Amino acid sequence: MIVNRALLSGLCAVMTLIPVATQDAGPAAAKTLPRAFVSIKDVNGQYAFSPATLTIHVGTKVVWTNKSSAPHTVTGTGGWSFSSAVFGGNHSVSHVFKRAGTYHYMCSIHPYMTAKIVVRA
Ligand SMILES: [Cu+2]
Repeated sequence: MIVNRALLSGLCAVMTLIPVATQDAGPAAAKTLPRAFVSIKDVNGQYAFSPATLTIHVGTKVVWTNKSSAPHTVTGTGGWSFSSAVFGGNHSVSHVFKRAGTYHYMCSIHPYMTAKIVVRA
């Protein structure tokens, strides 16, 4: 059995290396959306989305990560009806932007936290 395990682990090591060359094409690649990131930071008790303005292209998945200890939301304003659930520290929420435009949002818990996503075609 020891010999077989060694052979198996050797085989696995080889197999994990092989697919790398073929990952650029095919259905798996099509499912991978471009992503962009916003963090929520705590600067002396004032929470903020960073960056406050993020510019992306249509089809990008934006991921907001809460790097503070307080709970927050991502809540659309000015006609954008999106609203995330409340999410705590070290948790993330995301949204895929499918149309060009400027999307303003805030945190419903801390309304002074405002930011926007600019989506280009
Ligand atoms: Cu907040």
